[in-house]
Amino acid sequence: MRGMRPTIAAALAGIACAAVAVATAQLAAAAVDPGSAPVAAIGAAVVDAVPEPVKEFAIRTFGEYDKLALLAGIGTVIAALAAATGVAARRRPWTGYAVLALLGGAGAAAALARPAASPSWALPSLVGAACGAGVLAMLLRERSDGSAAPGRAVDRRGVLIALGGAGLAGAAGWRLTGTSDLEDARAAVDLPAPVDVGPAGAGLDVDGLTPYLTPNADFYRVDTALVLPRLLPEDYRLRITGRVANPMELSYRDLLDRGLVEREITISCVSNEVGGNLAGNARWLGVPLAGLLAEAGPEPGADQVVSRSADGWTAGTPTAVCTDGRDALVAVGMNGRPLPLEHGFPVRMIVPGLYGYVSATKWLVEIELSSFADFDAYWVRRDWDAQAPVKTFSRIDTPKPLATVPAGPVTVAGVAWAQRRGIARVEVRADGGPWNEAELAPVIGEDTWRQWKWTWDAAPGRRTLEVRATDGDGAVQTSERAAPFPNGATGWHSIVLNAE
Ligand SMILES: Nc1nc2c(c(=O)[nH]1)N[C@H]1C(S)=C(S)[C@@H](COP(=O)(O)O)O[C@H]1N2
Ligand SMILES: [Mo]
Repeated sequence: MRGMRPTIAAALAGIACAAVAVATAQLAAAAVDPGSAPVAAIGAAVVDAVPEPVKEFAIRTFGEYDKLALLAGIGTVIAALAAATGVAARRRPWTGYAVLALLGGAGAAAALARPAASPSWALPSLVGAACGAGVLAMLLRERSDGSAAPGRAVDRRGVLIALGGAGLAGAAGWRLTGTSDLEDARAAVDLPAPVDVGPAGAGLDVDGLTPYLTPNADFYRVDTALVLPRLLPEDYRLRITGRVANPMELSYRDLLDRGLVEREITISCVSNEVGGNLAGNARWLGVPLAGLLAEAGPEPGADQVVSRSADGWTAGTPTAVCTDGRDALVAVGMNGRPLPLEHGFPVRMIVPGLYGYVSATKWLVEIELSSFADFDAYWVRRDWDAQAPVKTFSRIDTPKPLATVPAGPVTVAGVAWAQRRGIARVEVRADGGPWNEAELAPVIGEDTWRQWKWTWDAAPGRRTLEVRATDGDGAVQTSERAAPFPNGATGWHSIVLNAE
């Protein structure tokens, strides 16, 4: 580093201080809670604060990697700020301490503002800022060589050592705040056999068609959690609170011992665009929610079931929907396995017929009876509709958009859903011509999606295919295009492709 220009050395010194601060904070967070780490806490604050269009853009652009993109973005901003601060601090060291104090304060404030926070959540950011300041003092020294060069000397060897140390501390911190103990706890769960098993659906066998049951590893994931909530089955408690005659508290064991039912249910996200894949179908194992509510005894007027996650996220579901006979579940299993960590381990809610944001709370810890007049859940506060039944949807899975297919018979296939109403018919048309009835997979009920297929006699050229479904009530899916906000997208899925 000898020949390096002083400015670059100072910028690197700034980055080294920031790296030490972030890494030691991460290490400290392992002793407090992974969610208290400053990057996680600031990220969570950003997630809660960003306006709807930005969030939709992020989900569209980064998809399942939106969380990674956010963390990378925060890292880039911190690195840039640290480099600039390093350069400034060579002349005015106080700027370095000021920025560290500011970032430490911001991290601590963001951590304390998390719904699940305790006062100790401020510590990691403060520890990090203090360590960063200590390293800054060591890296920027008064000139002892009597030279008249402006600014302080940067201890270049020290920068390398600090970067190395930050790497080690950071690696240890990431490991300790990781999820291996949760994975172990999940692997140790022995789910009882269901006392009541619902019918099993069947699929069509077409290449490129979404399978009838979605494997857990392929199931879409949507949530606001940058850090997975840590709930160990042995400590788990589900509280039923609010406007009920008999408040209840159940352990994980209590839930497993209540007699579990297994049901195939398709869930879907309100953010799903026309043609999108934010939906999945699984066999859910769980306790019927209606039975739990009957025991708790909702008071008259308690028309909203507010479900709350360990990290403070909330969904509001109509009490009437939870008790109208549909298979609303407090779920513990997914496709024969305990819930995966990303899908709510150890306990989540599943309610057929409603979008996930008003029903499918993961990492569930509380069910509070309230009213729609008295409480707005997480996304309702951000102007999404409080009532959000799933809209009829159909999608072409194969061929893919812009594919080139051989002219002649081509199998066109996809899925359609309209939970609670069911899918009665799917129709496909080419180039705006007459609608053709697709063949449907066998049906077990109204709450799962249905695969469909149709054999198209493709004439050569650039062609357009469109699909529409009719639900069990006889309503044809609307062609009118609407964006997901505020209650779900509508419109027919169409693809353009080439036949030759
Ligand atoms: N705790 C928590 N639960 C949540 C969410 C969330 O952000 N936090 N998102 C909901 C949304 S918007 C959807 S669509 C479903 C998605 O469930 P999945 O990730 O298992 O597919 O979870 C719901 N449950
Ligand atoms: Mo969602």
